[in-house]
Amino acid sequence: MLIKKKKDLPDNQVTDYSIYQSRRHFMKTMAGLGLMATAGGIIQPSFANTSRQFSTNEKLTSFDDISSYCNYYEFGTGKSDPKKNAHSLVTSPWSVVVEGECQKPGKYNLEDLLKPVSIEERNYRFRCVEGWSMVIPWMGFPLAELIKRMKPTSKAKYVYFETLLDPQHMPGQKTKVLDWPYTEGLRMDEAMNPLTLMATGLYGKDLLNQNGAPLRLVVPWKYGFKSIKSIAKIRFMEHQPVNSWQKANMTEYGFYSNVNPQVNHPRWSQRKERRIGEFRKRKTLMFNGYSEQVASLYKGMDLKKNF
Ligand SMILES: Nc1nc2c(c(=O)[nH]1)N[C@H]1C(S)=C(S)[C@@H](COP(=O)(O)O)O[C@H]1N2
Ligand SMILES: [Mo]
Repeated sequence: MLIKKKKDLPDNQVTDYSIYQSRRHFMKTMAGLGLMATAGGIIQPSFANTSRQFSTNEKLTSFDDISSYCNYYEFGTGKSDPKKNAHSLVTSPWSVVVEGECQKPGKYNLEDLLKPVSIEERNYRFRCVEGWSMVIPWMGFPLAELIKRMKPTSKAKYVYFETLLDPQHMPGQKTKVLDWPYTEGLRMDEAMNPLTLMATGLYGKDLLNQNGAPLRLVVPWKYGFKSIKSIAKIRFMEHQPVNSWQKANMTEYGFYSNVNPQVNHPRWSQRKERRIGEFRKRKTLMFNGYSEQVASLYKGMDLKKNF
């Protein structure tokens, strides 16, 4: 399926990583001069402003690494399994059920969910609990935009997400490695934070299945497992939901899962990380480097208890 948005780029401009990088360099230079233009024509000023406000300018991980080294247990537990197996996922047609504490529940076609949004590009650090990290140029829109349209009631304190349940096309769901469907949750203020994205693509193209097509969450200050893929259900809840990894192992995984070099996973230190494509490890940053934007959400909380 192809979600065509005005800010998407023609395939031939982005298939090659080096061309993508040089286009970005060109755009940054133009933006620096106050000119908002690309080879293809005029782009919206908001596009450049948003990417500057939220994006890191660290070196991007290659498209090849992002689409080859994946975690998607519905398609196997190995890092290279999703790329091999995820072709069987059917992403068109796609619908998302919205339910719970909101005034606009229903079953929405993906096209209807995306019609009113404008897709932005943001380069986010992405840190897995297993100790590796990437920098990914996501395409997406703030989750807050979707939440506002659904008009949550005053009882809605949390947002819960579910991945599609379809064992026929997701062979991992025939095994018991996790309790299916994969589930995740955010506190309402985390969900409304402008950093939290609903992603539809990366590197200017629609998401590949292994990266969570057609719609996934991206929460850059939290460990990667919070960024649930191929979302089929959103539920507004009064009480804190339990996510798949908590269900699997309550002592190893918490609800918050904020990137925190001070709190180790029982089997791994979280002080350092290996950026995919690099050899020497880096020091992991509190909130994955997004303290300025999110530390206030956790004021007064003991983050060693609320891990
Ligand atoms: N449905 C679903 N979503 C998921 C996972 C999964 O197994 N199933 N893995 C999570 C984990 S552990 C990580 S690190 C990220 C990986 O995203 P990527 O493969 O696009 O890099 O997806 C998260 N979302
Ligand atoms: Mo992960």
